[in-house]
Amino acid sequence: MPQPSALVEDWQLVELQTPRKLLTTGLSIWTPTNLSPAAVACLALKTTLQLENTTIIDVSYLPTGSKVDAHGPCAESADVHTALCRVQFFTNTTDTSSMRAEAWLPDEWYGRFLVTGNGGLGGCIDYGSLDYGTSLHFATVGSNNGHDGTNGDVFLNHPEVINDFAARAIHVEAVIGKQITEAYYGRAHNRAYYSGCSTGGRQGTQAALKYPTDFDGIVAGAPATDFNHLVHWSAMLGRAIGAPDPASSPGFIPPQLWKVIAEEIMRQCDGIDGVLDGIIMEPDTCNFDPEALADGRRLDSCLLPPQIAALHKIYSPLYGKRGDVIYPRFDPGAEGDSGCDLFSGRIVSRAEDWIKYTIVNNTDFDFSEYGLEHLELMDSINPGGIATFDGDLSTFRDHGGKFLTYHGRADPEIIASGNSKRVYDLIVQTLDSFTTNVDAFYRSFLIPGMGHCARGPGAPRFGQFWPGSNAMNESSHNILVALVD
Ligand SMILES: *[C@@H]1O[C@H](CO)[C@@H](O)[C@H](O)[C@H]1NC(C)=O
Ligand SMILES: *[C@@H]1O[C@H](CO)[C@@H](O)[C@H](O)[C@H]1NC(C)=O
Ligand SMILES: *[C@@H]1O[C@H](CO)[C@@H](O)[C@H](O)[C@H]1NC(C)=O
Ligand SMILES: *[C@@H]1O[C@H](CO)[C@@H](O)[C@H](O)[C@H]1NC(C)=O
Ligand SMILES: [Ca+2]
Repeated sequence: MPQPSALVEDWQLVELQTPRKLLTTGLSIWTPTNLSPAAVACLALKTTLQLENTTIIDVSYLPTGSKVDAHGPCAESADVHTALCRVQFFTNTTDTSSMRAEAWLPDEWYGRFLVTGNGGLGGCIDYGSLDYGTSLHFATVGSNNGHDGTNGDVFLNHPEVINDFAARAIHVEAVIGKQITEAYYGRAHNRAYYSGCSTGGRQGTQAALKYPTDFDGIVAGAPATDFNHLVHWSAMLGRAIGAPDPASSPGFIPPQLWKVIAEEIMRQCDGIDGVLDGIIMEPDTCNFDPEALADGRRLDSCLLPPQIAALHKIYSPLYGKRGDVIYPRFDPGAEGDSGCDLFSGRIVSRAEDWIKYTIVNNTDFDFSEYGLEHLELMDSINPGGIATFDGDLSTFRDHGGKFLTYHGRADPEIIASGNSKRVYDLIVQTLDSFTTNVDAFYRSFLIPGMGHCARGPGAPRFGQFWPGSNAMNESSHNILVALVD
């Protein structure tokens, strides 16, 4: 005999597996011959939707195989793999801030609602993720996170735009998106999900902390958590090995030497995991010794002492005055053949813009002045509460929320994977592992050989976002479907 709870689950399974088909009867008397009932219901939203602080920009019905193009600073496009109703809207988040967003509502709907995230300092609706979510039959929403484009200059003296970026936009699009979903299908969603990577991973983490009842399930990839410290680490790496002018920065390592460094790291550490495959399974076991590149053991290269010193800095955690870890080290094995952005000879624009436009508020800020006192300023201002470094997920947990996070261990672009270990430890400490089984609602996957959100020689495809043509949609292969389970 099945237990009652098993019966309920079986029933839910049947319910979830039976897609709701839109209006197969009833409205056909008004239908012009070339419009399907779903298209008619969709276009009707243009006049019927009444939503707080919101203007409907456009409503259109997109048959399978349509293409969506974006204009302006976010020149993205996407193929539409499943027929859907597209609602473009504009919401005032306050008197001095607003958000552009879209709800994509598939014809075949299983009752699931999904919000997708952004990247970098963006600013751009992620059409690929909207297509991906709808191809898995989620009613899917994405926004510009409160501003257009990928630059930070929009933040200057616009604290409400910062607030949208730091936390509020995802909340508002969840609130409005759920209302649009209900208006279209004639019933409310039964579960709400979130999925994003990088800044999107931070947004998902922030949602669980600040708006813990917005989502039942969250996938947060390579999260840019402890954001201010991440910015400081990026700026310090840019400065430590920054200007490619040897007089001002003798530690600068030109791109062609990174191939040599990457090879030496693999020579020293690839075999620790027992397999020579170009992947360091656990970068924290790799105590890379840069001196090997200084003493002439290799004929094709020889690094100068300031360059060796720079490597020591890169592959050590960044410490504060009291010996506290400000940010973990760059993962050995994540370099790639030509070195990453962080080492390109200038401070990466994400960090530069954040410091200039939200912290010092000076467009001409001179980065030769940058130092630890700016981190202290960043910590004290913490614009919009951006930090996202807090282990108290108790409300999210008590609401029944489930959280899956992943981080590639060869993330060359932006975010050291050691930071996800710090966040996990913080959550365990905060929730007290003796009373909370953290793994029952929060699981962290560190993925060997995977780059930033995707790519790399490891196993970088598990349904985290648009997977191209060969989507794997079973939960054993797909993190979003696994979250639903
Ligand atoms: C949004 O704000 C603008 C500018 O303040 C205003 O003109 C507009 O009416 C507002 N829209 C809604 C729907 O509240
Ligand atoms: C609408 O705007 C007002 C004023 O900015 C705000 O208090 C309210 O929460 C907004 N509603 C939604 C759904 O965002
Ligand atoms: C997965 O794909 C199969 C075959 O196309 C389809 O029948 C099924 O509904 C899909 N499942 C989900 C969750 O989208
Ligand atoms: C810079 O402006 C932001 C608001 O846009 C403010 O929060 C911050 O305190 C300002 N920085 C300084 C140093 O005053
Ligand atoms: Ca290996």
